[in-house]
Amino acid sequence: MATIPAVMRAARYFGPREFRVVEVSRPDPGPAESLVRVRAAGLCHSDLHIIFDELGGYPIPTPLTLGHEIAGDVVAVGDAVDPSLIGQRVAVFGPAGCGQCRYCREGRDHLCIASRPLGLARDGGYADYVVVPAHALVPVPNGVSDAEAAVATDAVLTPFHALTRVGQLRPGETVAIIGVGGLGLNAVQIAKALGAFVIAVDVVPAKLELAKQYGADRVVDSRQLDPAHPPVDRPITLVADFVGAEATKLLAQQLVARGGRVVMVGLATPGGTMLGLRLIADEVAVLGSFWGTRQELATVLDLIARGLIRPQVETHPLDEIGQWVERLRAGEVTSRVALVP
Ligand code: FEH
Ligand code: ZN
Repeated sequence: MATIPAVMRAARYFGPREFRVVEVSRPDPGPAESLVRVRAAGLCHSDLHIIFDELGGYPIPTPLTLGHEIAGDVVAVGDAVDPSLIGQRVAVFGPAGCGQCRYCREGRDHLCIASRPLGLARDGGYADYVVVPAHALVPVPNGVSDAEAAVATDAVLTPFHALTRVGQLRPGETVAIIGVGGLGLNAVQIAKALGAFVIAVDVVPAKLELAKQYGADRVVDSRQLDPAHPPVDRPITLVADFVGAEATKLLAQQLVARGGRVVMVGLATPGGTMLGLRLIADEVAVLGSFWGTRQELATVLDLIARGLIRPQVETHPLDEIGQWVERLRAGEVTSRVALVP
């Protein structure tokens, strides 16, 4: 790999609140791995939870290059990998399942017990290059940009999985999406594409305006919302919380109709209050949803290529990642930011 630089930039986490771009040796792929030239890597709230030590003690190895929402080009492969992959545009399936465990074999590779997700347990994509297990590479269809492919791997995949596989969304039902930021805005589009009546809930007017532009049938500022008097005269049978704060977890359990489903996705708080009597007496299902499967990522990329989902993404240079972390944390980002090395 003589033509590939031996050193590269990487935005690394060294411990709570210690995150900066440094120069490191460029890694080489192992026998079953590939080396990907990163073209875009999406900035996720989960990265903020890592940087600001808000994952409830989840162990993060240090130093660690963050970035789990990656797209790029294969520039080299290990000895056990098909060399025809070199030159392919790829999206990276972040959980990178092992393919052998019970979960991987039953098609739930995002729950793989041997998983070492990129940007969480192994170096991720906020860098010029990243090593990726060859089986975690998903081809990017024509008509999908690098930035769209990057955000597809989490900001689109996660809401798609939450609404379809976990939430079992049915055409014609009424769905409330709480939090219409990077993931929630895609959830609005996915729910509309699947035939739902969609209520977007947030506290930021600019985000609610965007949700309306992306097809929401109703937009509601949750500060003016009385759960005892839902905003529509039809049962809200599916509620997805993409924030995960104490207030939104409670609101989700209050808004959902008798016999409905609540899907919890956002990680703003590790805990949360359960309205036990309400959930039991009204037989409400509360479900957790994490990321998505490799197969679903291929489906999501196809939906984007066909124009059925238009991910909202803006690109900025990797070297500016520090300021975009602060702006995302301050709530000043309305779309998804992807960093470009
Ligand atoms: C990624 C890495 C770590 C924790 C949570 C996540 C989610 O953003 C995946 O959807
Ligand atoms: Zn596995």
